[in-house]
Amino acid sequence: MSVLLINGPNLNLLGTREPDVYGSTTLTEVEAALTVQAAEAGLEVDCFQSNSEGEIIDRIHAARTDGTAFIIINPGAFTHTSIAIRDAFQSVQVPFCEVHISNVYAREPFRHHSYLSDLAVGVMAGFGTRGYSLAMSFVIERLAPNAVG
Ligand code: CA2
Repeated sequence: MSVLLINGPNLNLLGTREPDVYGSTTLTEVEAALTVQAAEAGLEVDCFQSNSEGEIIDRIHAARTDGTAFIIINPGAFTHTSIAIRDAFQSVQVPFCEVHISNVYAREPFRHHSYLSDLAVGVMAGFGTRGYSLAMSFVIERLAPNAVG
């Protein structure tokens, strides 16, 4: 069984800019940590980052038939704009968690609305990059309950 980790626009810059908002951990480090965490529970992780809305939609579509059991996604700014990514999740019916590194509710009002949250199993915001591993702990409990201990 595999978990798909999707990161949206600009998150390839993680750890290299705006450390006051997004911390100093790089996306490569996040992906490596989640891969180890999942492997310990017998799960695989497929990591995907794109700055393009269409590529993210195509990857979500592929998840319908490629053995993806769960998606963890930080959609970046597409969270607040993309009805098309919402439609993709509605069409594939693969369960997902939404992760935000920053506390979007403590930021500008335009970051308070998400086109995805009401479809998500759960939403994580404001825990820094630790939010990804908290979401992965939840996914492991869901997919591999015997591995939790
Ligand atoms: O807090 C989050 O994780 C966000 O999804 C990040 C998005 C922002 O538009 C959302 O409102 C909240 C922005 C991602 C930008 O990523 C960068 C990372 C490091 C340096 C610069 C940008």
